[in-house]
Amino acid sequence: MNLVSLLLTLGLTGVCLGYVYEEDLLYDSFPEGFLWGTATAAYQIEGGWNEDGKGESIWDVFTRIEGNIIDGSSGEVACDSYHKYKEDVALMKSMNMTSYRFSVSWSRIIPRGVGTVNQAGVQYYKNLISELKSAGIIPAITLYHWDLPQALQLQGGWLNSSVADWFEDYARVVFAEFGNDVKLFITLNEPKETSIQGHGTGTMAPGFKGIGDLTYIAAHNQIRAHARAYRLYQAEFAASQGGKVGITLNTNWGEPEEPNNPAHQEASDTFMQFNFGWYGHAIFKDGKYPEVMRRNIDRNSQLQGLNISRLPEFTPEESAMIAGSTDFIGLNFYTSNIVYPGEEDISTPSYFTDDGVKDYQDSTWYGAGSVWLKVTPWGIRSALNWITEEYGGTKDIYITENGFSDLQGNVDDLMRLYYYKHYLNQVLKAIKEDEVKVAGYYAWSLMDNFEWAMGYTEKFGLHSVDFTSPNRYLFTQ
Ligand code: GOI
Repeated sequence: MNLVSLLLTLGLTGVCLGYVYEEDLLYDSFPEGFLWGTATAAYQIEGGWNEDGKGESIWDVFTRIEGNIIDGSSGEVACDSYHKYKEDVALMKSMNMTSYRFSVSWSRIIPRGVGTVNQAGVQYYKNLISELKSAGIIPAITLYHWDLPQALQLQGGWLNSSVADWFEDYARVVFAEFGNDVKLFITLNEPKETSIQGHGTGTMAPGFKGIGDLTYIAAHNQIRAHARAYRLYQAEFAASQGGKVGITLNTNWGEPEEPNNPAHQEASDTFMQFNFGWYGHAIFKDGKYPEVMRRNIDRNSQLQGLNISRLPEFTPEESAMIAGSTDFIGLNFYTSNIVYPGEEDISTPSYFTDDGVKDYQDSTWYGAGSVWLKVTPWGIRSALNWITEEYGGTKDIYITENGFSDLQGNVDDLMRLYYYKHYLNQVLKAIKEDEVKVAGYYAWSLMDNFEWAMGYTEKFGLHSVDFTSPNRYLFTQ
């Protein structure tokens, strides 16, 4: 091959540093029965924050504190879905969606987190579910999308090991009240974010800063709580209701900077273990943390002069309960990083340096309205393959979130079209060419909503919402 044809070949196939920017689209169809949906979360859309007996959640409290939310806003009204859920369902129907993933607000149905059930709150979700049923849309319930009852936070929240009991009791109410009509349950949404941002960086509720220790404790209790809810369903509900219970984990894909260099391949795997395996290894495999986390964090803790590891250990009974505690794998996927092995400064204990891996996002990648969200369609296929290889490929994977933000909210959103087109084609390739078992796909989100610390500035909606209008004017084009 001479130089000219080599350059031509590289140019025509768009190969660059291992990731491919231009690829032929695969023209094929998704499997029969594949679920197509949009996803939302209670605090981000419902509003009605204190209506009909709802108790306060940690986000009601967190948003009141000056400086926590970039535009000073909150989810007090949000999309007003507490009153406008019928309009939400009509939008889904008009899009021919076959499923809807929404979350239940724990403090709406159990205002103090444990104890008395608020029937008005339960009724709201029953109304929503029956509206979905009439529209032929399959509901998928997330039990926890970050809005812990404040009453439980006052007792330590996710840092109190009793949270596993509290969560099991809450799950019993959810399964008993909604389980006749709902056959898909997701225990926790992105527990990693509760651990890292809620208890590590303090950028999300409850706003704690303990990235070297509290982060790992919160994660530990979340894994215990998840498994308790899963085992409860198996023991008391599975036989009569026949539903499925899983968990949704989020990860970026960690692309090795030098794909053929074994040290970079190992860095990529370590990145995936710290981001996905942290929860995935214990729950989908053997009830323990990934070996590389155990090794690194034990070693770093010792070097930092601590006499016990910052990474807690499960008891043998807990490990047995946690191992295999899922019917499916939920994946929230948005973007990727380039990773390489690098010396970390471990003078201060931190989750961010425990991995011993450095990462960055390439400056040439298209960007969304969120600074962290770069457009890397190839990453979703790689992540799906990594998960399939790592956990044996026996469980169905649901992509429970994938989506794109902009800052304008204009309906002629060319970049969003590009994003969905190419990510979906990579999912199709994973299914057809790599035999990955993907059973459904939920776009984030049905409509623009309260984007946590970014308030209403970042718009992820397939529908644009005018939050200044009292009747939530929706641009649906
Ligand atoms: C979902 O999480 C979520 O489930 C939905 O509720 C949500 O609406 C949807 O995504 C859309 O966001 C530059 C430490 C700026 C602190 C770089 C490290 C800010 C903060 C890189 C690393 C970004 C989607 C954190 C998954 C967490 C946002 C994962 C998307 C904040 C950053 C950071 C950065 C950092 N990610 N999350 N962040």
